Amino acid sequence: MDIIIDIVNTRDPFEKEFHQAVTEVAKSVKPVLDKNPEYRHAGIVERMIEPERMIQFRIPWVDDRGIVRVNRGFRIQMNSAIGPYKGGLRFHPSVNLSIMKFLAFEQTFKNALTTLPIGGGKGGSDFDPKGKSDNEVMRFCQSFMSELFRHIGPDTDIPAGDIGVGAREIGYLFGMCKKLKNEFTSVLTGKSLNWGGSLIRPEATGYGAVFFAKEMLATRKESITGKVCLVSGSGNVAQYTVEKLNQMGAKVVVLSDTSGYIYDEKGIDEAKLQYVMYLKNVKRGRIKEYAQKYPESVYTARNAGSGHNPLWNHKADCAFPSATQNEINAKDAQNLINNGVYVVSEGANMPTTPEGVDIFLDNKILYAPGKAANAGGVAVSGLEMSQNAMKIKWPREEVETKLMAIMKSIHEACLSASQEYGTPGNYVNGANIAGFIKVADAMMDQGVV
Ligand code: NDP
Ligand code: 2IT
Repeated sequence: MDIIIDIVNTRDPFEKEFHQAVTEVAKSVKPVLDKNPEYRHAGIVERMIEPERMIQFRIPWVDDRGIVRVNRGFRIQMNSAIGPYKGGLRFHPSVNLSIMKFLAFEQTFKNALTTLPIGGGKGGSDFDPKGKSDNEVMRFCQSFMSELFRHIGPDTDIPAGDIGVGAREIGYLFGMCKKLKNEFTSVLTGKSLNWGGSLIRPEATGYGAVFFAKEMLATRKESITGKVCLVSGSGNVAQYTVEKLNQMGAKVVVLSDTSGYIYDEKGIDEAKLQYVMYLKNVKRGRIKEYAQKYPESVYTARNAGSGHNPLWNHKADCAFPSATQNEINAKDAQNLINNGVYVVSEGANMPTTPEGVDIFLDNKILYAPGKAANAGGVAVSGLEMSQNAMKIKWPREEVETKLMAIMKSIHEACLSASQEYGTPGNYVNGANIAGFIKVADAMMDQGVV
C-alpha cells in the first residue's frame, strides 16, 4: 500500500483529491493483494492508478459581448478492462486534473459494480454555466465537442452528464458530435427522450441512492417509511432523491446549493419539489427563493469559513449528500451522528472526507460510499446504450425494475466482499474490493497492456 501512495505522491504531488481516492482504495484492497499475490506480480494497482490516456485541450468560444473566452477541457480515459470508457462530463469552475482523475478512478470501480460491461472515464471543463445565456452555453459546448469528438465513440468512450451538464448541455454536445462524425450513434448518454434517451435516466442516480439505503435498512429489518432525511444539493441527483423518498413515505427537510441551504420542518413534499425543479432546471435560480415562496422554511447563507456545514446539524435518520466532493468533514460527520443519523447513502462522488468516513465507520452506521450508492445513474446509462444498440425503447417500469435489481446486486456484492475480507457491514471495503476484483481479473486475462 505504501508503495502505491509513494507513486502518486511522487508522480502527482499536488493532486489531493486523486490521492484521497487512491489511498482509500489501496487500504481496502491490501488484504486482497496479500491473499492473491499474482495481482501484485502483475502490477495491477500500479496500472490502475495510471490513466490509459489523458486528453487536455483548449476550448475557445465567443461570449455574447463578442469577447473571446478560453476554457480548459479534459477527458480521462482511465480503464477499459471490462468495457469502453464511460463516465460523465463536469462543467464547474473548480474542475482541474486532480478532480478529473479522482472521478475517473472512482468511476472505474463503480462501473464494475453495476454488473454492466463498462470501463471508467471522466471529463469536463472549468467552464461555469452559471449566468451564461443559452447561446453562450451552446457555443461553448460546440467548441468543447469540436475537439472531444475525435476521442469518443459508441465502442470507445461514451460521456454523459455530471455537475453543470444536464439535458441542455447533452443536447448541444450531441448535436455537434453528430454533425462532425456524420453518424447518429450512442456516443453520449443522458439524451432527451425523443432522440434516443432512456426513460428513468434523469431519475436514476437519485432513485438508486434511495434503493441502496432501502437495502441497507433491510439488513436491520427496517424500512425508509417515516424516516426524516437530509439531502444536500438541489440539482439532478438531489431532486430525484427527494422524489423517491417522498414516494416511499419519508420526509426530506433540507436542500442546498452553493450559496446556502433551506430547512423546511414540514417536509419538501411533491408540490414543493415541483417548484424546486422549476426553480433549478428552468429558471436556473437560487435555493434561497424557496424560503421566499414557502415562509415556513428557513434559509441560511453559506459561511465557508465556519469549518462545518450547518445543513448537517439537524435531527434526522438518514443523509443523502448529493452536491459535491468533501462536503462532509469530520465535524459534520460527528454532527450527523449526534443528531441521530444512522444511514448515509452518498449520491455525490466522494462527498465525505477520510476523517468523516472514519467517524461513520467507527459508529457502525449504515454508510454507503458514492461508488456503490450512486451507481444507478451510470447503470441506466448502460441500459440506454443497450437500448440504442438494439434500436428499441423499454417502458418506464422495465427500466426502473432493472435499476432496482442492479442496486440490490451492488448491495449484495459489497456486503459479501466485506464479509469475505473480515470487515462485515463495511460498505467502503466491500465496494472497493468487489469493484477491484472484477477489473483486476479482466486485466490479468488481457496481459500487460
Ligand atoms: P447538478 O449540477 O445537477 O447539481 C449540483 C448541485 O450541487 C447544485 O445544487 C449545486 O449548487 C451544488 N454544488 C455543486 N458544486 C458545489 C460546491 N462546490 N459546493 C456546494 N454545492 C455545490 O449535478 P448533479 O446533481 O448531477 O451531481 C451532484 C453530485 O452527484 C456530483 O458529485 C456528481 O458527481 C454526482 N453524481 C451525479 C450523477 C448523475 O447522473 N448526474 C451520477 C453519479 C454521481 P448550484 O445550484 O449553486 O450550482
Ligand atoms: O458520476 C457518475 O457516475 C456520473 N456522472 C454518471 C456517468 C454516466 O456515464 O452516466
